[in-house]
Amino acid sequence: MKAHDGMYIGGAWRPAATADTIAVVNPADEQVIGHVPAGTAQDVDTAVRAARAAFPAWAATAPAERAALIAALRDQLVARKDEIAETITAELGAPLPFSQMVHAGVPVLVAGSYAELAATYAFEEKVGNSTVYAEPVGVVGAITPWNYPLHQVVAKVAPALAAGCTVVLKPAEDTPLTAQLFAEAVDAAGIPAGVFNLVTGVGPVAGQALAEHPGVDLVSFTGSTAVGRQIGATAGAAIKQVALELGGKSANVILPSADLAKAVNVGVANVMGNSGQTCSAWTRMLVHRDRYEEAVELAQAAVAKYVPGERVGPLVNAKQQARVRGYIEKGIEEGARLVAGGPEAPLAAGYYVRPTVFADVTPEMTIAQEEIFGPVLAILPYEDEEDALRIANGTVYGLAGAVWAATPEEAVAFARRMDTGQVDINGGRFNPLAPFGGYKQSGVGRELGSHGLTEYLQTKSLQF
Ligand code: TXE
Repeated sequence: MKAHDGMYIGGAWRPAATADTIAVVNPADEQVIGHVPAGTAQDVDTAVRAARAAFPAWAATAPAERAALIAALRDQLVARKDEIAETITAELGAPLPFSQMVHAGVPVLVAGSYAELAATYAFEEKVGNSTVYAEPVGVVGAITPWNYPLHQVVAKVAPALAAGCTVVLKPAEDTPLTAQLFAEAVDAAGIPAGVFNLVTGVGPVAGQALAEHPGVDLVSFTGSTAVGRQIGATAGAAIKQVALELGGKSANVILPSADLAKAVNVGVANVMGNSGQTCSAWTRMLVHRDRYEEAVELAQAAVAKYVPGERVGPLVNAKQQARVRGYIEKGIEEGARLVAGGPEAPLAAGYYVRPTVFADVTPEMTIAQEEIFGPVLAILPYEDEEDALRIANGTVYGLAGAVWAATPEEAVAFARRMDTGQVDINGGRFNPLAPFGGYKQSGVGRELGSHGLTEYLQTKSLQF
């Protein structure tokens, strides 16, 4: 795999401050596929200075010009689609068709949506005797996880650029090659030097230095709740803006009137996709007591199609594999009924986990409360709608969810009572303009669409 041995700062690939590197491993076969520089506080400082220097001119660029450059970036992502998909398959382990469709495909839609929003957003508004201006916040420190290596980057960088902010990105140490490809695309699109900068490195060094840097005006973080809490505290102490996209434990609520087979099949696919490494995954399936056994059988049959090494990729690294297997053991220990999968590794090499389904899960069990981040589904019975709502809302998280019913109206009535940021009605369909983000401990702020853009804006009003 192609790997740059420098940092993309100020419009050029520059040597890192130290010779330390991070090995990038293919989780499907545990082989090292490349090395990238391990950034330090010094690299972060150089990048933040470059972003700061580029900010005034970029902020003053006409929105239509920013829109044209983001459209050019989208075109560069399209031109690199195959290389992006192959790189994500190599460093994340996702099956190639999934990488092509989702990992390489969705960021194109998101970048396209921000090319359009940059051109159409009302950056200036008349309110009575005032003019209200939406102005860029400044320099953004973006810290991204590995689960959607390109989407997570584009969902922060595209709106930041559309707003007129400049960016320093610290991508996850597991998937830095995709971030380097993104930097190449930015460069080829002709985005001015210093507007986007990339520092690869590990979280507690480069990530922390970026979050703490006084030259950063806004920190946008996606990752674990533990690190998010720490970044939120640091930002709070510095009175700095912060956006946090954290974990989830989303409920897939199947109401008695729903098409059960469809709801269960789509629900299983949702949890198994990306090997369960999706913060919005519907990891708790809620089924009425009367149709419970039928649903468990349907789920058991559906999950058999998810063969590790074929339709299901490995987890990203050995730590995540051990963590997920630990949760499966915990589920058995706490008395849930294992109907598919289990803690044993399915293949001799690679960080694979067996696609697993638990029945007879009670709301207080660990596997019904904590984010597992693997191909593990918990099926919980409920007695009536109020019980379903109590269970659905009964975790510290509130990121996503699904409701299935005979009519959209019935599903919507239930969804409106859920404490969660996004709900798919009878399956739903991805919409790059729909705001995404959490209630409760799932986070602060929204990504995507115009709501995602406003995260990077601050308002100024002039009175006449
Ligand atoms: O996350 P980390 P990990 C959840 C999921 C997963 C768990 C652990 O449950 O099992 O988190 O994953 C950077 N200061 N999610 O350990 O460590 C790090 O380098 C600044 C949900 O991989 O939070 C990476 O770039 N930055 C999630 C990013 O934070 C720091 C996606 C995320 O890594 C840092 C991923 C520090 N002190 C995991 N420490 C989602 N919401 O989609 C680490 N980082």
